[in-house]
Amino acid sequence: MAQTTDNAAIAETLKALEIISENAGTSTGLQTSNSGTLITSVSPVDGKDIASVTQTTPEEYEQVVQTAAEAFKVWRVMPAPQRGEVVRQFNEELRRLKEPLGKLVSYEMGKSYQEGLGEVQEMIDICDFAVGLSRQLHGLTMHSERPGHRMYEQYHPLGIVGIISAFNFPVAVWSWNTALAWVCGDVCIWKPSEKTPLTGIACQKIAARVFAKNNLPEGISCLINGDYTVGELMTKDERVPLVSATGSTRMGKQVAQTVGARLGKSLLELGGNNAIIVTPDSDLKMTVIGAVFGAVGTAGQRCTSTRRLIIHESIYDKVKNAIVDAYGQLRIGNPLDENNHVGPVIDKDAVKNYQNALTKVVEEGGKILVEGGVLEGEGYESGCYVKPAIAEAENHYEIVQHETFAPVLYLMKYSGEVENAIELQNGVRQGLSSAIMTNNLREAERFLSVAGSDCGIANVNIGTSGAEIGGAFGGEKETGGGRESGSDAWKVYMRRQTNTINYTTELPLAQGIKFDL
Ligand code: UN1
Repeated sequence: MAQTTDNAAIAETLKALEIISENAGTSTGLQTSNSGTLITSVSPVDGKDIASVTQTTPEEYEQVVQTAAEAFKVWRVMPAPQRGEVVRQFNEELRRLKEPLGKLVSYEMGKSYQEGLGEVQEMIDICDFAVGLSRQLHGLTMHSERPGHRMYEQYHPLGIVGIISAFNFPVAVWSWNTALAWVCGDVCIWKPSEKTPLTGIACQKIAARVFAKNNLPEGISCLINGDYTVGELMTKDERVPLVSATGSTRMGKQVAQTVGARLGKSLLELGGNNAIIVTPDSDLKMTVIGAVFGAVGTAGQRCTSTRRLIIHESIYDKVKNAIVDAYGQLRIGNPLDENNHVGPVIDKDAVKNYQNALTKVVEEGGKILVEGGVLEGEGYESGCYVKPAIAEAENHYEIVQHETFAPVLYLMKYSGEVENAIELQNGVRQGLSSAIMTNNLREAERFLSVAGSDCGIANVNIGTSGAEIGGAFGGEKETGGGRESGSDAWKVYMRRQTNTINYTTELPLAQGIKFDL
């Protein structure tokens, strides 16, 4: 058994999630097999090792793919509404386990307990959505140009869907993919982030129990563990027709190239560099809430986190002062303590990136408005707690163009019309989320128009983060172009087939071609 934490409350949480057995005492050790490289999950909350899991070997991966392929033969022929019923049962388990799962997300990843619960709520919501969808996997019917012919399209499942997810939403993003893929008739192989393997195991256990209870094969939901080398087993594998990957743009480019080289499909949801435009007609109170939550929520580690505020020069000082004041009230500390707003970043590398961003922005001519720094002393022993910082900066700075996954917010001014702000907002390589704060209908509509925001998400009087599952989620440019979760994102998990049926005794050819024998 691997090294463990002595945290009794966390041991209870792991028992509730059946990651460790009831009689495991306060030890949380866990190994999924007896051999192989160990991946230790370290909590950024207190720096303690929670437990270790073994990295999946290529031989184990081979078994997983075969189990999944077998399971697909059973699952694909089950009527979609019946698959929806299984997802409904999975959802009931999520509702029952919302608190322990939310707590484990918070402890393993470092986001606040409230946000951990919110993340599980996203899982619950997407499952609700998927259950309804299981009766709505509609295709269209077309009018054939030939008499006595019927033409329509139908959607069939793809097969094995590979899911590579990131540490920052360790469970929700998996569920956006699986809940839809499952009702579509696909089976899933999931590689969670090697930084958060335990939440992966918790979800897999929940799913496995539900499938077993319904006498369904275990391969419908599969888990593999490890770093990018394990992910590569899937991206290179022709038996995996779709790979859905969430994470950095660097990772996404690798995935796209490898999957593209074999003409597979990839669904990419990558980095963002999200801005809120604050116009003279904005509501100051709403702006402060939206911007501060967007910038410091999840310690700035959402792909939708607010990185830039583009403020009209006429109100710049007023907005700046209100935001700086609000930062003065932030409580940083243990995310399981509900009094705290901001928890740790994921690890020491993230701390370095944060420090590097603050050094670079000053080197490039920026001015620090709210000083950053790494917190030390009691409660901060993990070394991963940083102070949310604000800098005045210009959009063209190299560091501003870059997504830093930490609570660093850049403030910049625009003058004149809203188009000038939109140009700055669009003037980055990423295109995930964007927002405008305004009570001016004309400005809002210009921001949403064809000449407006170029992002996958464009909000009015809402911040950049916190999207609901009902809409399609994802973005353009270096964000990768994929869409997950709501709307018609389900279509990417299915293959479309056009069917034409001739119910006459003649065989007329399309386009009026004559071919008489
Ligand atoms: C992510 O950071 O990868 O819109 C997902 C949001 C959340 C999801 C973020 N619903 O902020």
